[in-house]
Amino acid sequence: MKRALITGVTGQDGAYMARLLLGKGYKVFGGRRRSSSANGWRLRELQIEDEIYMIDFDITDPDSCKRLVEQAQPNEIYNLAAQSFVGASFTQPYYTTQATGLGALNMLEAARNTRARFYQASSSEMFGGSEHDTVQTELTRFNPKSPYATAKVFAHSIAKIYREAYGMHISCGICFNHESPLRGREFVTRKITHGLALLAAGKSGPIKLGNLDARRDWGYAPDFVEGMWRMVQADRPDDYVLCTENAPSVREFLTHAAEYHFEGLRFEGEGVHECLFNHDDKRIAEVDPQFYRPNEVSTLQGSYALAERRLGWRPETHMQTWVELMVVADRLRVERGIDN
Ligand code: GDR
Repeated sequence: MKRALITGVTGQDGAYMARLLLGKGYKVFGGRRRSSSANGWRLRELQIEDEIYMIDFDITDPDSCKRLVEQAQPNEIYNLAAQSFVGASFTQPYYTTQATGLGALNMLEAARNTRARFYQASSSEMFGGSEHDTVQTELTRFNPKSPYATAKVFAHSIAKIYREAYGMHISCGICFNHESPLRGREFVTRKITHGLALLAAGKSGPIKLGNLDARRDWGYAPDFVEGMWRMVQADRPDDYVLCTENAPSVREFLTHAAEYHFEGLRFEGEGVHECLFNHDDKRIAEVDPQFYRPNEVSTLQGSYALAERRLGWRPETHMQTWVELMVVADRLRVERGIDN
């Protein structure tokens, strides 16, 4: 029986990765922050909480990471733990650097004298404002625009160095945005689907959002964890972009999700005065400058050609399908008074 260790197991990707690996017969160990036990809702929703061997650890503490690996004795390590919210990285730059950047080094060091294969969660945010390439690939130059992206560039670079210097089987997935009903509510897609469900039930006012012009290459998280797993199974470790090659704007996502709840949608106003109304002039969403980022990345769109060629991976789930899954899940949670 193969043993896998997932750091950040209580997060969106950690939960889906755990489900995937359990389905393949792995013994799954989950590393989680002691304080993140409140985030166990994702594993509960997937009904896999009792099947995972949980180990409390602290990704910012090298000794704790060593002990985690010693306890789990894994064949494969998926390092998915991070401070993953770009917006918060501006207010918590030190913690973000420690958890997202140095945390990866801590896990690599802990794995160095084992034979475990290693997956590192890299991010499309590393490309930042990539002025040269309108479509980003594994060869696009990094140009990070946030403390989060800088920490991910460090983690990505040190992972590559460990692969080359120590011959370790380490692969980095440069993942573009990937969403699902298990997304945290601070991220814009879930903020929208959750906010719409509350508004439609008369339990809150309009959704307040930042930059509606931002474009992201949004995919479906369960498709992405499949890609991560394939990287680890490949004979040769390497770095791969995972994305969908489509990049709608936040405004388009908002409209699409809102259509499930409201009719006759129209935008009025411009910039910070922009608002979304429905047919009877109910305010659905409005721009609030507090949600603008100090240094916004306007558009990110990738190409998954390499992953498709070498790993046979492509995003399987159409956006319409997963947006509907998110809308329906949030409607049900609000109806049942579930505050996840
Ligand atoms: P992102 O995801 O920063 O791309 O990082 P997020 O959903 O937070 O933002 C996407 C885009 O939407 C714009 N936006 C808003 N974002 C939030 N959170 N809240 C708002 O109110 C709002 N209004 C507009 C943002 O400015 C941005 O342009 C995600 C994370 O999962 C990272 O960990 C991961 O590495 C990348 O995706 C790939």
